[in-house]
Amino acid sequence: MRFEITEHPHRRYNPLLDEWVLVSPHRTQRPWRGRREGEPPERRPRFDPECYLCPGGIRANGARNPNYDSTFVFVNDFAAVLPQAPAPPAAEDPLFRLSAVRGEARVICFSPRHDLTLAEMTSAEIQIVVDLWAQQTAELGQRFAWVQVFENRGELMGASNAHPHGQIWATESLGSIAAREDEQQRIYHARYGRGMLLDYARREAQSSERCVLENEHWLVVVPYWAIWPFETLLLPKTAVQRLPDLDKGQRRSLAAILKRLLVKYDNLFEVSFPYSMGWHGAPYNGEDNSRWQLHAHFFPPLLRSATVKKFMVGYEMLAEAQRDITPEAAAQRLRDAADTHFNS
Ligand code: H2U
Ligand code: ZN
Repeated sequence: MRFEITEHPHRRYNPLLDEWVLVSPHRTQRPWRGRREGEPPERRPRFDPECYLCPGGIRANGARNPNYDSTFVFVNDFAAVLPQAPAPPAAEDPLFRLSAVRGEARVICFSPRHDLTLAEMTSAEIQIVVDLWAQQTAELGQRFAWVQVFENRGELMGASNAHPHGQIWATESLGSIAAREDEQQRIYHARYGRGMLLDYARREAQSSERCVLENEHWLVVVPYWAIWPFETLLLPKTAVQRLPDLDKGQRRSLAAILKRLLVKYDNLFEVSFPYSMGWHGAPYNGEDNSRWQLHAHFFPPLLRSATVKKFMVGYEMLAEAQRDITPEAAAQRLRDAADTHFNS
């Protein structure tokens, strides 16, 4: 039998994380009688007086939000990391290691409108969010080595509130995934003298098999090593280390491509598409970070419809990640998704 990548099981290597993913394309036809996620919620009001993220809303700690008319940032009232946390005693035991963590967690509201999502905001409004991400990254980068900007969108991804918002957790040290990306890019750069993701973007743009969208400065691909069914990687086409380094033109075209991507995501199953997304940029560690390339990951959990998600269980928990639909087929589905939002 001759190997067919669209049919036969194989493993693909993720050079960013130094791990493998099992691809089983022949499995997409299996029947599903398992869990279906709830139907999408009904339309929300523009303003919800009970919402703790709306302008004028009362937060859990009793503070009242200002009547903001664009974006709004505040320190997370239930922050996972704290700037002044006491350091634990040194622990040398290899089986019971412990380390200090200091940081700051913030919440960012993308819009005063309770009923919108980034996908339904205009590209000009998204650009304001891009500027805010960049400004926050620069500010927190003065005190912390890693600034993690992210968004959990939708109940399925654990968002606690439908109001359009994201989070930023900044820490003195790099999280495990950030550290692995840092190391992998370092190794690639030492070996080939070029940035891994810059090389990768060039190669993907040439073949276009896994490309979903492209504009002047940016490329969206379903990465060769994607784990989630419709996972994407958003990459600059030229060397950029961090969000604050983006110039005006790059920010404008970033907002435009984000808008197009999020509209396609929503149109795929005609549902406000759940995902976790986040930015990875060079750490603020005082080193020469020329190996680092800025990028964003989108990890959406849906698999076959608005109600059937991919479960990372069994083999995935015990051996390695696995996917059914190939990244090439997923890219095709996303390319085919309409460019006008189904709600408009
Ligand atoms: P998520 O929806 O991704 O969970 O983000 C919402 C964050 O908002 C969450 O981390 C914070 C929660 O701690 N929060 C406040 O800081 N104040 C509140 O009054 C409620 C929620
Ligand atoms: Zn709200």
